[in-house]
Amino acid sequence: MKRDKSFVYGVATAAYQIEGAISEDGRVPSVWDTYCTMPGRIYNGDSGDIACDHYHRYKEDIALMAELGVNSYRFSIAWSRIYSAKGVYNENGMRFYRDILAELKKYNIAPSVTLYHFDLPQWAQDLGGWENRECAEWYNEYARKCFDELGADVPMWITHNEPWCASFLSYMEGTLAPGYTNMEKALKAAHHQLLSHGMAIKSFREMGLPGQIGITLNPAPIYAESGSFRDDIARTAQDGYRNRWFFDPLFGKGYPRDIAMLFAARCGTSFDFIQVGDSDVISTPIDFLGLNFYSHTVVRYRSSCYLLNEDGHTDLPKTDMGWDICPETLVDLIQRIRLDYTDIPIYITENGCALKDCVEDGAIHDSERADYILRHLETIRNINRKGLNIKGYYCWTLMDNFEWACGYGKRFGLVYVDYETQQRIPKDSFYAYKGYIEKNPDIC
Ligand code: IFM
Repeated sequence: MKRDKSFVYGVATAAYQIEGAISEDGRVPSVWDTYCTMPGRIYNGDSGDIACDHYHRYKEDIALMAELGVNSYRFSIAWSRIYSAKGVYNENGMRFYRDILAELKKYNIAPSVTLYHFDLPQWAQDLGGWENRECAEWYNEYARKCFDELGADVPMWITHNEPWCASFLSYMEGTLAPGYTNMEKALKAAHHQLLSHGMAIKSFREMGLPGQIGITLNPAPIYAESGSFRDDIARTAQDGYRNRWFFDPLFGKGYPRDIAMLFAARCGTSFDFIQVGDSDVISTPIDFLGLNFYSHTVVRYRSSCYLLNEDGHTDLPKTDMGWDICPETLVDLIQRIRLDYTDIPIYITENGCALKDCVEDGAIHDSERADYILRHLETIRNINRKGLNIKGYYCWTLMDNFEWACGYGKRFGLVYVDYETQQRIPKDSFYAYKGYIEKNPDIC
């Protein structure tokens, strides 16, 4: 596989996790504003009302990116700033993103813009949300507006962030907004998100925009806890649920029948929301694939579990989220994608870890995070030595922020945020990543 040598080093964020300013310049509530008001949903009763106040401090934050030495910044647009109701465009909301692009330009940092990162406008949820097929049309209208207004200045677009989370975790496992626990709702949400992705890709091509466009998934390499037949069934089910349900339709194979049968057996869906022609739309070719990689998943069989599997045991060191630290498993994931799906360029659009920081005399020591990041970068270097074409790496995340249901209780940032004062303090990992970028302008 041929690869040009330039490598993208970036940091990633998402609108609701950092912006705050939830009622300014015509922004209307998203499902996350609503979810945060529901008792018991978010750790400590936290919300994104203020978050990192990035809406007012974006210049300071972009200056930090420049100091870090990244050449790209991945951020998301809040749909609820851009459309205040169905069909009602809000130019004041768009202005904020224009300002961000202008600021990035000053430092020669390339924007990578995600259109959807979990924050459906509440008005769309009130009309049925992603369960409603029309939501794909509303999304496409929003995407076209963003392409039209910002397209000349954006080299890289991402339609959706982690549709597995935005459908199954949000509509079936109930751990993200809107917090439902219904498999059929989740299947509809996943399908309509994938459909909206394909529609936006078609719009992008029709509009003849200069940049590139793709989608970000968060697959995990799945391993069985043992070599038994039953643990392999568990692995197959988890792989279908987490990975193949998204990869297969996006890369032209249609939904995987084995896991479809398990879903149907569990929730009795008739799949009548999948229409003839949808798979062609969903598999419209993309320019690159984004992958958010944090860990692997190890499972074992349990017949009483909804999808026949539960988390297995490992002795590996874990992050503050309880996720195994296992950079080398990224190699398996990339090899599998190359074999089974595609040879288009891959970007690691998120990677990082929540860990407890050690605050000492105004400095933040987080050697474990630095180690985590550098080990993943070295793994990517090894993957590229095999010719597998990873084009870029975005660290999650620039600064500590609102970690969804974990509120402000988990810190993933390269920069520490004192939420009382909004002071930003670069951590040791910030300097470790900066040093790596300086020493390795090309990663292999
Ligand atoms: O904070 C999230 C992000 O919004 C999506 N990917 C995973 C991150 C860490 O949990």
